[in-house]
Amino acid sequence: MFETLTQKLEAALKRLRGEGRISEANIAESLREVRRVLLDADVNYKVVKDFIDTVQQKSLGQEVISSLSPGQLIIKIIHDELVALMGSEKSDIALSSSPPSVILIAGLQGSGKTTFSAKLARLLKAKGRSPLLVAADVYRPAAIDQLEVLGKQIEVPVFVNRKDSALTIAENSIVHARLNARDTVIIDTAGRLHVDEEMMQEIEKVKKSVQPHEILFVVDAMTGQDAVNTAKAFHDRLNFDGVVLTKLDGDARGGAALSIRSVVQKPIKFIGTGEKMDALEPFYPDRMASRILGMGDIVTLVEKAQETFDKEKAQKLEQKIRKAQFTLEDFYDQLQEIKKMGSLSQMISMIPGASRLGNLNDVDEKELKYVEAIIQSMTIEERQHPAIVNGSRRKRIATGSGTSVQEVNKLLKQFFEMQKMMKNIGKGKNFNRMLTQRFH
Ligand SMILES: Nc1nc2c(ncn2[C@@H]2O[C@H](COP(=O)(O)OP(=O)(O)OP(=O)(O)O)[C@@H](O)[C@H]2O)c(=O)[nH]1
Ligand SMILES: [Mg+2]
Repeated sequence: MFETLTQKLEAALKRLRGEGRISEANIAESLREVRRVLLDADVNYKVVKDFIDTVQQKSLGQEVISSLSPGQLIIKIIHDELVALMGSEKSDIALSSSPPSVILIAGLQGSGKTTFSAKLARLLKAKGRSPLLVAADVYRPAAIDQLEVLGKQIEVPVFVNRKDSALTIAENSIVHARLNARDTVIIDTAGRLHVDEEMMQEIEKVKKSVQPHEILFVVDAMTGQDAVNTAKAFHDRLNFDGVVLTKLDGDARGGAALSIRSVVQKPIKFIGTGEKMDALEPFYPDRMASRILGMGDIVTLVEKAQETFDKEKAQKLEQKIRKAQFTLEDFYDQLQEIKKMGSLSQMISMIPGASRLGNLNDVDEKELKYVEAIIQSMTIEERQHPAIVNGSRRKRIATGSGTSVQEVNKLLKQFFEMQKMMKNIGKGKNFNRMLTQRFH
């Protein structure tokens, strides 16, 4: 799967893999190369542009970890961005709590809808469900035969009616499922072009009438950019819930897999990797990114190093707390972590023990800005020894930070309380009680 893409990416990043120093020019050159590789793989040009921009930005803001080379860090960033591009998390299909769940399958001719319908039925059956396959492709008698053959093979019943319209078949199949205790209805439809107005109206009618819990768009990964364009056109009409990429066992270039999610904003849910009934996999963005990028060794290495780095930082902070050396400067550093992480609750969770402080949502972000400004207006000495901050210093700090003396007082009071609390934590006193107290 995606061998060519993987090989080329590896070549593009080769010079970054090596040890030694890496210059900005070097990074830029490698990223230019990555851009070319992605475009060659038929990834949507806008997706490529955003991707490279993000990687570049994140590379610059990267924290230096001594045990890693910048190149390794960039490879990890690229990996993470590939994951993000494909949706970060695995998406399941929606199943209704009151049966039957209805799944409607749509797509171009020959994309693999009938094969996928049967594969999905097999998978759901293995999970203990009772699927019913529905042959709603009324235009080719052979299509109905095909589904019947597959149904027999996987021992799943197939709802067939060789006289009615696709709409009537779909409607009747649900009644049939109810009467026969089938909890999941999979409707296989005829292939259609998005420009075929009559056919598009047909599937819209089916959708409107049977109200599927899940509409899956099946697309041949070999078709690259075309896959993305048709996905968009189908999505405009059907607002489908997810994508099934088929024929990934062939020499698909990767463009569809990497672009589709950001173009239609719907996740890839399954991939087809062969003609056989068991050649179906749920789609895991992280696994796919690792397959595409290769270099799993580096990604793991960087993850481990980053973990250790964070742990070391946390340990240092903890030691300070235990020795009661926590200063306003440390407090300020912690505030900077907030900003880096983007969210206050995430940051607070980084303070050892703070996760048990309870509901943190009502901590005021604006107030934190004041706190930051106040600390910024202090000298280093004042930050390290807040006890020296007397009346005239408080006035100066208030003016410098555009706050009031009362606000400076409040912060110092809070800080001294916090320091006291930390001293007690350090001595192991009333640990639990301390942790359930609020900062404010
Ligand atoms: N290699 C490979 N072949 C596949 C895969 N999925 C489907 N096929 C093959 O692709 C061809 C078309 O598959 P179908 O399932 O009939 O496609 P369809 O979308 O139902 O086609 P129409 O009903 O004619 O629109 C068949 O020969 C399948 O065996 C896959 O993941 N890998
Ligand atoms: Mg078919």
